[in-house]
Amino acid sequence: MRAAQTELFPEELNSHWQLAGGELQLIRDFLPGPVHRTLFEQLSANLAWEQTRIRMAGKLIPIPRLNAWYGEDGAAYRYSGTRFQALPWADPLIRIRELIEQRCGHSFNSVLANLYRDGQDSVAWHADDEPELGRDPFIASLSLGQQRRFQLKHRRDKSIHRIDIELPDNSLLLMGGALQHHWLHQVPKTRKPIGPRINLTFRWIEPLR
Ligand SMILES: O=C(O)CCC(=O)C(=O)O
Ligand SMILES: [Mn+2]
Repeated sequence: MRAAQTELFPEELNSHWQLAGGELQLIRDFLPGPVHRTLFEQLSANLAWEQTRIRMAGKLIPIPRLNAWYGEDGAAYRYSGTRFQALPWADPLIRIRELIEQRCGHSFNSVLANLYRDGQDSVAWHADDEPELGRDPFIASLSLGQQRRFQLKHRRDKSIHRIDIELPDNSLLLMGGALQHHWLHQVPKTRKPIGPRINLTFRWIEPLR
């Protein structure tokens, strides 16, 4: 079998890509030292981590990672047919949100936190295209801890190479334009013995009717 062709991006400090139907930017060393230093421990100790179960083929299946969902009052979020109510914003998430908003000029009213405990934790191919995210959502995704591989593939055009990006500690990935319409993304499992990673994806959620 022929291996999937992959586009490898250069490891410049900040990279910005125009993809077919979407925009992607990676900002390395995003948080200033004093904010970054203790953040991983703070978040892993204090967020309300749980292993959500989603309905698949009539069964409730635990997702392969822990998550926690914070946001403005009333921000409700659906994921694979299950509806989650956001917990109220708390520090240090508020401070991080401010820093990200200042940097990218977009506002966010919620954050989905993921904790990948080891290489067996992952997120499967999907797009952040739930209706409450609106058309062309702008998503800011902060990575902390263990570097993991983030992959993107075009939904329909098989001639477009898959994209692999390593997301190092303290990097901010920005996804915008029509990226979620045309591309899927995932964080695959790895057999390597690796440490934990936290990912915070800041989003703007339209209130559900
Ligand atoms: O962990 C990541 O970098 C991606 C997480 C993700 O895609 C999601 O939560 O929707
Ligand atoms: Mn996603």
